[in-house]
Amino acid sequence: MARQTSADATATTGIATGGISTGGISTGGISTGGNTTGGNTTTTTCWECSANCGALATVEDGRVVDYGPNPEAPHSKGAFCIKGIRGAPGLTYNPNRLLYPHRRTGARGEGKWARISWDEALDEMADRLAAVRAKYGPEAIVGATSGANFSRSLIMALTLRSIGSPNWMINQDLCGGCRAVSARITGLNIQRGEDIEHTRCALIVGRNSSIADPIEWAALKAAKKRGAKLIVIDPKRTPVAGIADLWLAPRVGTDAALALAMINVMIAEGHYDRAYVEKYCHGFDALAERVVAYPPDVAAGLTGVAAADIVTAARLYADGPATFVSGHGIDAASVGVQTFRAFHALVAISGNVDRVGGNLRSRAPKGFSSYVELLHRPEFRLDLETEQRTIGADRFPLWAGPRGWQTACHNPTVIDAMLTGKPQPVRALIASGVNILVTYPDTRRTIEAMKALDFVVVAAHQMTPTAEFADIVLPKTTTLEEEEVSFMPSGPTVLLTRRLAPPQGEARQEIEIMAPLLERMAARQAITKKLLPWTSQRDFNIALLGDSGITMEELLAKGYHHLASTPVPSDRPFATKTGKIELYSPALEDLGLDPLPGHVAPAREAVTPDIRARYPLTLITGDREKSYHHSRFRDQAWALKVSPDPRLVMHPDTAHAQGLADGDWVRLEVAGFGAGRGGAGDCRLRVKCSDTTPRDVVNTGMGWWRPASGNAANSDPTHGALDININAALDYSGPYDPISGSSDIRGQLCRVERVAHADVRGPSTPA
Ligand SMILES: Nc1nc2c(c(=O)[nH]1)N[C@H]1C(S)=C(S)[C@@H](COP(=O)(O)OP(=O)(O)OC[C@H]3O[C@@H](n4cnc5c(=O)[nH]c(N)nc54)[C@H](O)[C@@H]3O)O[C@H]1N2
Ligand SMILES: Nc1nc2c(c(=O)[nH]1)N[C@H]1C(S)=C(S)[C@@H](COP(=O)(O)OP(=O)(O)OC[C@H]3O[C@@H](n4cnc5c(=O)[nH]c(N)nc54)[C@H](O)[C@@H]3O)O[C@H]1N2
Ligand code: SF4
Ligand SMILES: [Mo]
Repeated sequence: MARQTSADATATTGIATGGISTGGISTGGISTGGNTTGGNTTTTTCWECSANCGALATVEDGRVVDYGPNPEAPHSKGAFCIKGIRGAPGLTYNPNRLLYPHRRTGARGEGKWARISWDEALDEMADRLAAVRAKYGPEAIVGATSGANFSRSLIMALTLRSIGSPNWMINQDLCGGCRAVSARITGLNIQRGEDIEHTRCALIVGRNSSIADPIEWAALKAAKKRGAKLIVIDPKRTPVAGIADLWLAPRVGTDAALALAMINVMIAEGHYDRAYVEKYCHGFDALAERVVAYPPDVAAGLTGVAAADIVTAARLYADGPATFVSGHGIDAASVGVQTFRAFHALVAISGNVDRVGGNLRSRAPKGFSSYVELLHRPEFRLDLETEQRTIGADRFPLWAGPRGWQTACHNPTVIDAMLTGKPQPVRALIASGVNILVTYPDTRRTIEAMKALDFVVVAAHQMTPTAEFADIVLPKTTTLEEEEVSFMPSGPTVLLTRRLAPPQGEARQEIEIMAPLLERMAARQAITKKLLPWTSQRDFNIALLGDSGITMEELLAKGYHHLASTPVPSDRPFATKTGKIELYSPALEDLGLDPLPGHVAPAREAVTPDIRARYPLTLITGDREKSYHHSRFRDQAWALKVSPDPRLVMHPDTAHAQGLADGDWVRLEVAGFGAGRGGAGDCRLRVKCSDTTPRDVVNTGMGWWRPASGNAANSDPTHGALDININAALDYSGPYDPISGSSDIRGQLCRVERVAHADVRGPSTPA
């Protein structure tokens, strides 16, 4: 089959080069106005990331011309970031935006597309999904989305359930999944309840707030100014570590030992909250017995942190009130849940739960539904037997299936199933709101898996590497074009994100795709149960508000509803079997897993001296960058100016010892620990020397691809995702966290060697 010319590709990928039509679909009765600030400026909430900053937007002629902070938003107080200001409009008005549905006309990944109508797209989806369903059963149809912190993910889950499949992948095993599972097991629903504003001590672990969350960063700086103590646990000297009173730099993946030693000190010194423990905690004596094995000097050996610093940290924290601020740096790991269990135990025994200046449990208004709650509501469920067959539920029942946090699959097992048909066939994929080819570890295998399927649909904003391997691509709305209602525990505030402007081209929000798809599936007798009762986002949002007393009208008028601002100590029982905070977990015990928080050495510590000699460095991936949100904004000029190439941060001594200097391109190769294929992968990155990283550690970002190096330009449908994307170097074959099934996206051993710039495909800045 002849390849297209570059001009053909532009014409047929539907990436408009001007004259973007704004018609196409109905807005589902969603008003785009409703402003409280006068003129064309209106209050809204940025949903570009889950910080959810309060925003002000100016709209002219149906186009957002200004997007920035709302100083009056009660939860964010004017905090905002460049991704909101430039990224969100840049994505919306991107000249390369995918504006219309397309059907693949060449081989998968060949880059040949024909524009089709929504009716054609939805009819074909219904036909082909119904065919897969008839041949292999509904469970062979799998979804992929980010996770139920976005309404689109809930809509996806309910769509699949309606079709009869409990199988959907979320990216949370790589994100906040370990924290969430620990919180669920332990009974501590304290996510985003950090009361930094009133705290005397913030314990910040694996979190670089200065980039990840402008609201949190502003609050930490204010706390510091007020005289609160900041303790930072991070192998790297981040800006947060830079303002800390005490910075502990453990070896990657050893934090559990640190937390257990802090508990050891607190118990040994009687410096914990006995009354609180007595009343609210289950299993304190067992925990006390466990931590005897972790005195500070033992933990010092396990973590590399000086024993005296561990003692100081424990005392500072125990003085309280103290708040635990945690991040991704201790999540997405094969020891992630137990690490969080150890920190959650620390929070509990110090009596810092629901305490002013501590960690507050979620106080969503009565009658308001969160997305995760809806996932577990009986009226939205499939039968138990089907849900128990969720891929991965047999191995990780507290992650996947009916008892799991979001009831989603174990992703690497799904990828295996796509390739091997085991443990069951997976033949079709609907991916929306994720770029799995870039953001899942083992890019090569993800591509093979996508190629092996009978049918793939990808909904996206532009032709991402994931979209390139689809049969049908669908144009999605951006945060400026979507209406969302959500609850923000910090504040606490119910937030509205407005559909500020009509969608560009024919872009649709999730429900506007899934509701008509399900109608067509029903007409083909390919529905198991109708579990998506809404047909517009507005109806869905009204359902979320339920009988909370908060109305759409109020939100449309004001942009948010602020609940009580002073934290109130709560006497509610905890959401566990015992009704207490389960330091000792009967649920884990039932599954034959360690019921107490424990330390497990990182996998790399078990390698042979030979491998250690070949791979002398430890890798951290996922450094956030101010200019990018994961794989997004990769073609925006402002972002490329800030960060033109994927960086590998190396200590100058380490770089110089290898004859490397700033700006050199290197090939990074990872030693795989996986039992599955065992192989290591590689990718290319550009050296940045900095003494913020330890001598034996290198760190890099994530999400790299080059939209401009498209298939028509250089026959690379991955747009560089096999070349400059760190996930091409990682594997997804374990070891897995025994509770959440999470994989390690950091802590692997690796090596680097210089490569010529010419080895790097696609445009980049000259060496
Ligand atoms: N600008 C921007 N902001 C973002 C995002 C983005 O892409 N861009 N993504 C958003 C999302 S989805 C997420 S999940 C968050 C992630 O943001 P964060 O929660 O801040 O997580 P990371 O940046 O992955 O890592 C935070 C810190 O953990 C440290 N770390 C690495 N290994 C370890 C370890 O073993 N122990 C300890 N204690 N620390 C370790 C790293 O050195 C790093 O400084 O950011 C959110 N905010
Ligand atoms: N090695 C390594 N891998 C990682 C990480 C790491 O630190 N290291 N981090 C992990 C983490 S924390 C996360 S959260 C994941 C992120 O992984 P992803 O969620 O895959 O990353 P995004 O780039 O945000 O992908 C969102 C994609 O969805 C499309 N999209 C479709 N519909 C919508 C919509 O309605 N709204 C929006 N906003 N976008 C839509 C966007 O165009 C974009 O292509 O990556 C994980 N992968
Ligand atoms: S941090 Fe930036 S991208 Fe995230 S919600 Fe706030 S302004 Fe938007
Ligand atoms: Mo994330």
